[in-house]
Amino acid sequence: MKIEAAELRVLELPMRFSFETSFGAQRRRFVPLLTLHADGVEGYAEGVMDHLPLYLEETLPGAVTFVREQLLPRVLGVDFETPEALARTLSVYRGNRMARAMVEMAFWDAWAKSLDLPLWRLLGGVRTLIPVGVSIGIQDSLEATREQALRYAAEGYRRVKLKIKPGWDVEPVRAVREALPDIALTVDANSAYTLTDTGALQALDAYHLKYIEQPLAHDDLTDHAELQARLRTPVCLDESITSLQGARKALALQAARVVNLKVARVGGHLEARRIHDLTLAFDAPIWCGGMMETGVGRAHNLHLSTLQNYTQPGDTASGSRYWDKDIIEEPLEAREGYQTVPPGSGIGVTLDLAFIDSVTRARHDVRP
Ligand code: OSB
Ligand code: MG
Repeated sequence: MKIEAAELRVLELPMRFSFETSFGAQRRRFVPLLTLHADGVEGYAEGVMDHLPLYLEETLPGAVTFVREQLLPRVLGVDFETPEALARTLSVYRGNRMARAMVEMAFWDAWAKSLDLPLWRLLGGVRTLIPVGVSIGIQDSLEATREQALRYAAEGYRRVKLKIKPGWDVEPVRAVREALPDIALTVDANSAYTLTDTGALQALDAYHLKYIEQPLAHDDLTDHAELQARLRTPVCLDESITSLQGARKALALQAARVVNLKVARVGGHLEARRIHDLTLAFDAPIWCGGMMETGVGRAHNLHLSTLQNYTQPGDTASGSRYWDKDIIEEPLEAREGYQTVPPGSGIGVTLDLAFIDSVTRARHDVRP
């Protein structure tokens, strides 16, 4: 399939709430949106990097330049037989996996459309109902945290995750655990702790959490292994897992027992599927995290979540939780805590171009 042209936009979307993590608060997203044109079909993907390198190292300005000036010129006008062939071309570059993922994922969408199949069937998925949870940001009060958890549990979400940081951990966990004794509960620290905080993390062992997500540094497996040996609660890695080889080392070292496997963080669906297969071999359950995606990224996440080992509820909550208006026409809404994988070929979504035009802050058309 020959990629004939590409369009890279940067959208600015206001969020319905301010989302606070250990690294900062966010009230809007700048979304790089890529469209590839090939053989009469279009493939879509979005980038999940932010302006500032707070979650991982990639930045939005760097990614837009890299995609526009390097990745797209390398693939435009080229006839790729499979997504594997395209991914090989992108793999000469180090890192920059969120940027590479944009091109790889958009190609998968177009390729699936050219075969007139839903993406999940090409990826080898085994289910189309996806259990989902919700990620609750750091709140101003324990009361607000408890209220949010109760509201989302009442909506049917199958797992509640609380963002934590030093000084905001045991108390919100206790507040929610008291209000919801049986809910599947987890926490996510986004790398805010070090091994000297082991005591604070051990205190969480009393609240039967499903896992503690990314407590320590994004680039440190050794300390995570040390911490896991001292905790009853499983450690789940997010930021630390960016490649198949990194995932192998993490699991072999027992740095984690659970993996949050995000396709956009690891460079695309192929690398995600390799990591998925590896986690099966290690008997480590996985789930699909989110990066506050629009409907385009959310649809990709849902298709990937159909793979066998995605057994734990992910962060692919209802689009309407994040946006007054999404950039796609199909609603991606959870019902009773389950999302349905969008039917139709490719990722199964239609862009709302009039709305997209109204929120486009930059646009680059790239041709061979
Ligand atoms: O660590 O999973 C994370 C959002 C932005 C960046 C990192 C993370 C998150 C979330 C929210 O936890 C997931 C979502 O609702 O999309
Ligand atoms: Mg996380």
